[in-house]
Amino acid sequence: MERTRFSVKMRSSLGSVHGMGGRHISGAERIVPEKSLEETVCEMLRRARTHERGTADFIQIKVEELNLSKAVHAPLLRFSEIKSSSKDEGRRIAAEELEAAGVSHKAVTAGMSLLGALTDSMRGAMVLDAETGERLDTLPRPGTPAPDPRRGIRCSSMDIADEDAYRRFMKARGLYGDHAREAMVLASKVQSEPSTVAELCWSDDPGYVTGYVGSRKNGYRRITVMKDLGDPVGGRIFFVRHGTDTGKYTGYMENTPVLIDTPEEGDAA
Ligand code: PML
Repeated sequence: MERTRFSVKMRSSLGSVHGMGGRHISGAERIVPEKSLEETVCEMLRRARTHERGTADFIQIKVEELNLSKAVHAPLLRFSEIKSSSKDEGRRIAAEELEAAGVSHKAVTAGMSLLGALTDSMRGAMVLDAETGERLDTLPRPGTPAPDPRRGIRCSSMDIADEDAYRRFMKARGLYGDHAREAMVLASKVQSEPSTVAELCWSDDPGYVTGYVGSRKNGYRRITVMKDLGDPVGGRIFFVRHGTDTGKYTGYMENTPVLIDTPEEGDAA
């Protein structure tokens, strides 16, 4: 493998003032070889301008060369799918999956009502104590700016290590498109941090009703319907072990580059 790659990060919004405030439209990120850099930047620009959540009028694209010796490797989560036919059924299944992964009933109830009560999508994820259900990302931390409850923490700086192996893996499972790719990569990074117990997510794209529960124990459990068609509000929750140092946890999620290794065909995933 090459010694460096390029991190490309995009965030876009509508109606903001120099990127502050406004409505989140789309975010994306990749870690790509130099030969794919230009194409990746153009693709992100196109995505922000043609997104079904709206046409972004603020787009920030950041490109940074990364030394791959600093990147951590983590395995892609095992994939499985559960079919649901309504929002209520999907969320009930997700609640069962979270408990099966080790999140307490109290924390599952707290998480479901927090995510279900959002009126607009967040840029990042909420972090909840998997035992007590307390929301941790909004607690003040000494030496850091006051937390913004609409932002949460972002899981950032991750991509697939070997693009060809990943394409073969996804094709064998009939999975195509950006949603599944980005969600599986992100979910795999989230589970590579040992304090994570499980993750809950459903999409904020109005036309995409799918979500998932991720955990090291049960892998990536895709749930086909978790919200009503047309609903533009979605989000994520990271459930973490009681006593997790949220400063260190946030640092890993936001800054440590992670490359996700795809299992070879014939492996268990
Ligand atoms: C999938 O497995 O199809 C992805 C589900 C979650 C998508 C989250 C998002 O892209 O907004």
